[in-house]
Amino acid sequence: MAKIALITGATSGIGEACAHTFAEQGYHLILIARREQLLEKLAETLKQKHQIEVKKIQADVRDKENISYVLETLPAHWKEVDVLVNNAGLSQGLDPIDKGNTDDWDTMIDTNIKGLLYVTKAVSGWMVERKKGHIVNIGSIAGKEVYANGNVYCATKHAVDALNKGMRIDLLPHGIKVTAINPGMVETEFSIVRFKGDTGRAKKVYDGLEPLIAQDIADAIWFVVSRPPHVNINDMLIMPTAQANGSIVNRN
Ligand code: NDP
Ligand code: 8X3
Repeated sequence: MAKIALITGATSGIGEACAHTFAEQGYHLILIARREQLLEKLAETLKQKHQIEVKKIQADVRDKENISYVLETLPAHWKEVDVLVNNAGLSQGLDPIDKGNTDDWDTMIDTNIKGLLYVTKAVSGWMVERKKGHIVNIGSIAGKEVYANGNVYCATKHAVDALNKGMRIDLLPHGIKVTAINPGMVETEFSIVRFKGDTGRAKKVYDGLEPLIAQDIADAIWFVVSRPPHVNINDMLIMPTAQANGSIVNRN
């Protein structure tokens, strides 16, 4: 039986690159995201190209009842998840705390923290039963440092950092690996989402420097997942060469 990877936020960017990478390695995939047509197209492409099985779950990770229900009602063989990539996440807005939009705050907290928890609750339970598995949490440089106007987004990624450490402790007796992958600037739909469709402003984020691409992160994830059974990489911080930290970049 081929291994199974469950990837949240699979319709774009890092999650989509992970779907391709794990498919190339022969994994069957459970893919979660909200945009149904993108999910459908990706699943068909991967099935045809790699002769794997793909289970699409069109769902919003913030919807606690629904996400718990769709995961718990999966057929038993789909619950034998070897790798969970907790990737669905977003930033909305980049404003000082007094000017922040409280709906944006809710969206970030509900997606990046609570959504990650709802998925983890179900999948870690299956892993505990099987006494094996690997959870990869996508954090950020924003979970290691705070940059100007990043306030709430940075807080959500600091929470992911803490949860990664907590999961590592709690799941240790069950032999389950837990890894945080913390990227710096990766050119995906991230900035377009942060700036609510303003592609011009999004493009400026990467002006004059070479950002990471989604595949760079998928390659790092595959590296940590493919280590031998006795090796766990707890935490990996991956930056573009042109980015020193959360705030300092070298532009041409
Ligand atoms: P993208 O915007 O390209 O991808 C985000 C993915 O998350 C999409 O597939 C989106 O799918 C999905 N998603 C968002 N909200 C939800 C939701 N409520 N329920 C289900 N799926 C959801 O961005 P990235 O690939 O860059 O982001 C992936 C992760 O990487 C995020 O956690 C982000 O914080 C993190 N990250 C990104 C960095 C960057 O510079 N790009 C750097 C560091 C970390 P859909 O809209 O179809 O639901
Ligand atoms: C996304 C990268 O630099 O905007 O987590 O925090 S950054």
